[in-house]
Amino acid sequence: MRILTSLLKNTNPKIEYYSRFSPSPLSIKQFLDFGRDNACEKTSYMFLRKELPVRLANTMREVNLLPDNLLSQPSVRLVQKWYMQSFVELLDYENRKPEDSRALNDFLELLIEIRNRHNDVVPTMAQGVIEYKEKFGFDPFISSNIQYFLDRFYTNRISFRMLINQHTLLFGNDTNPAHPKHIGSIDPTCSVAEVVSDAYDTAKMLCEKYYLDAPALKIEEFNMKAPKKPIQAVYVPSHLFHMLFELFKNSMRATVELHENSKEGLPPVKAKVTLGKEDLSIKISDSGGGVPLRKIDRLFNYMYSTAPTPSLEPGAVPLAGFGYGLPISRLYARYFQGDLKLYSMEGVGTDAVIYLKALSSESFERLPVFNKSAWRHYKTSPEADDWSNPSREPRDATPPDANTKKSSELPHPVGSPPFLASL
Ligand code: P4A
Repeated sequence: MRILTSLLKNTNPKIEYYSRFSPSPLSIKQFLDFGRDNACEKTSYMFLRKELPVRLANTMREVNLLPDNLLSQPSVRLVQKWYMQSFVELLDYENRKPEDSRALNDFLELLIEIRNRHNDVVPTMAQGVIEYKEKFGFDPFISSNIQYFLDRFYTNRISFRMLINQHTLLFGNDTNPAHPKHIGSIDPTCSVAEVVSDAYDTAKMLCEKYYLDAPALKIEEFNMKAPKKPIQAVYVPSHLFHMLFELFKNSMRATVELHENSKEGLPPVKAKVTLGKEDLSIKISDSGGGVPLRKIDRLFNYMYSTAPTPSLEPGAVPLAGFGYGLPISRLYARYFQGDLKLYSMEGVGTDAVIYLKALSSESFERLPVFNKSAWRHYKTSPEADDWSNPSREPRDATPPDANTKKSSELPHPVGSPPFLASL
């Protein structure tokens, strides 16, 4: 315990030091160009030994701004411990020269260890949210805090793993024999329709196991740039698969549950892949009955959609709905400047659209930065609702007084933190 406290004390200035740097976002094109022409391990090492601590420190500072009741949950503490340990281990390389080939090898092994240590961050944080909800209930203010935090925290994690994967795949000895053309985790000629159909096949297997039937798939392509040519992207196929798999699970679940007992059988799920000048878009459409607009935001809400894992029959697999599938899929899309949107028409069905940048030179990492404006998100209360509500209860109709400041103009409830004085 003494060791841990002294470790924390000695490390805090380092966290503060590294968190003052903003992360350096890279574009897919930069990842590709670097990995292509005789990629240099020393250059990558020099970049990562600074950039990884910067990204870790930025996110660690933000964890500390979570409400105490959440921060004190054992699962959140555990995640904090993992981040601290990885941060400390990376600091060993601050003074190890890239000419030292032992340093390069040790660093590569450390990255693999760190990646494994952080494997369960998402379910462990989800557990923390469950623990909080069980003790304190659902609170809209906390929920919006958690939403803001987890979006940034998981984006940071996606980016962290992207950097680690590029380094270990490019310079580790286990080069990917199945995909010799890939540059690390990037496929420079990723056939989008193939990933669509792989994700469909995987979701279909789950769906058949669970419901004994699954809707068919119809794929259509529209290539504005080169009509009749299959659409290719410069992209991370595993990210694309993750998003599509999630959308197919949702579409299949909605389709089967609505049409289970109908004589006409299941209406197919349709996928449309299009390429324009700016956007590469993928639409997954189903006739699963849709979701009312009022409930759409809930599908992306971490606190709302976190429930204890339901007990299933042994061997059964949940098809969808027990986790963070949609919000994290949207983070994958946004990570390289795209987006994921749901357009639902209640009574009919849902269109889900993944937007990607058509040009790899425009797909820069979209990264959270720990600064004053982020800090403000945690420390100020949200505006009181200033739109009408249908309730007929009497309300406090005190007119705004010129002398009373709105909550957003009041000084911060806690003094401005000294570390931000210079920002
Ligand atoms: N209708 N439409 C969708 C769902 C329903 C839907 C649904 C009942 C709701 C929750 C869920 C899975 C499906 C869809 C496609 C989507 C998203 C929702 O991409 O047909 O699990 C959380």
